[in-house]
Amino acid sequence: MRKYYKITNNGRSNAVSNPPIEQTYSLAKQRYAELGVDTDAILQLLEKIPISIQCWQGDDVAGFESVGGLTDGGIMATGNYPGRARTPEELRADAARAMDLIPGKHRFSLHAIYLEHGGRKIERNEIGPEHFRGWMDWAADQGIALDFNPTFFSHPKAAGGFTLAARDEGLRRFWVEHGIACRKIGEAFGRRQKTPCVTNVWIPDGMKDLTIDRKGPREILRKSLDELFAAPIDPACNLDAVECKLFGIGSETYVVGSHEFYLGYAVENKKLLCLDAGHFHPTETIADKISSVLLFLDEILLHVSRGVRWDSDHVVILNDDLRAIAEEIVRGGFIRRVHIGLDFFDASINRVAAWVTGVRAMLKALLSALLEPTSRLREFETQGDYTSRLVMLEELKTLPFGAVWNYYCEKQGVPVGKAWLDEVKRYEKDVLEKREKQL
Ligand code: RNT
Ligand code: ZN
Repeated sequence: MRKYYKITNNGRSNAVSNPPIEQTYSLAKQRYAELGVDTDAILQLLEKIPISIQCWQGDDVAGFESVGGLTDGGIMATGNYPGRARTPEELRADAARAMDLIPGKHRFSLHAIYLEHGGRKIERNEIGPEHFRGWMDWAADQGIALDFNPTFFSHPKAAGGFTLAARDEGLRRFWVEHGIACRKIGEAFGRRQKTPCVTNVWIPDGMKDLTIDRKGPREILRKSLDELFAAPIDPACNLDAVECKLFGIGSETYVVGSHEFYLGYAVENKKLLCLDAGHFHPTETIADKISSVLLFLDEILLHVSRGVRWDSDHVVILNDDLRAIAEEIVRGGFIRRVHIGLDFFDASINRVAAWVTGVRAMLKALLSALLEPTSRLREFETQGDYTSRLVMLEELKTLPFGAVWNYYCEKQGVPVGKAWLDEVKRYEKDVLEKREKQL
């Protein structure tokens, strides 16, 4: 048991036979079995947990509506790493490349601005499933399902900082119609893919500075949401989610759609609440919110992100916050009630690598949580033996988790360890670098 496996020069993962990944795994399996944990059963479980991968990491939230990139709306992608996807074809190719390096089958989350308009100007309140046929065909081809998001930003009608909470009736109505159009698109996705599309409403509405009327815009938002969600849609096709936020760029003082606002709205109207890891006070984490909100809601959506000092949407990594989220989902028995979506967009590194890193980190966190002997820990806790609880949690950290993860990757036919990066580098050289040169 001295050596694991090596990475060859060409970078492909190369499980050498001394000892092979299987052998290392079987030793790990014994270690976990001693704690009553069945690693084989857990890998079967993990395989069934889809992560909704955000399309917007691939092109810095630019979309294909026009040539301009992300404009106003309280979010910002920073960095200028070459190779951003500029067309639906490029984005699909990049996403497929990323998914080839990620174990398991996942989902893909689109924003309304990723429509294919065939060169015609289509207003946001006029979009329909026909503008997403290319995406639906691609998803069917990949054997994956789609999720959806109306886009209430990067638009002249959002430039004033208000959309669904706008006092101007014309603006407000336009954005309500956009939301209605998007739910129909979600419904079409769901009908075709035979699993519901989660359509998530996030709006940037808020105020930069001292706000006198905090109530008025919230009343307007409530009315707009009621209109937007008025038409009943079969939950087998589409599930509506609403995303809360504490502050944004240009809305530092007041955000209309706050946590309390949307929690109330979701409970009252049976919507999914979307909890984004970057949308609370910087030291506040979403893990502890899950068990509370799921007492009052059937299902929730997560936007797993990594804020550094603010809602910066850094690439998700296997840190304590991520582990805590996964542990809560698993310990609470919430796997079926929590839709796990990712929300980060880093333009300063290779975007395919960003996707792969984030999704693999989320899966590692879930695997690590699933491998926990939770019932034993729970027993310690109920018996008041907090000493054993703490000691065991600490000991679990050095169990051969990596051996189980590597075996899972191998079994799923994706590169083991950092070998996937060599694949991405090759793709960068063959595909991404050429894009810049064509410009
Ligand atoms: C913004 C929200 C929202 C967006 C995406 C692009 O703060 O987190 O979810 O990041 O819709
Ligand atoms: Zn989000």
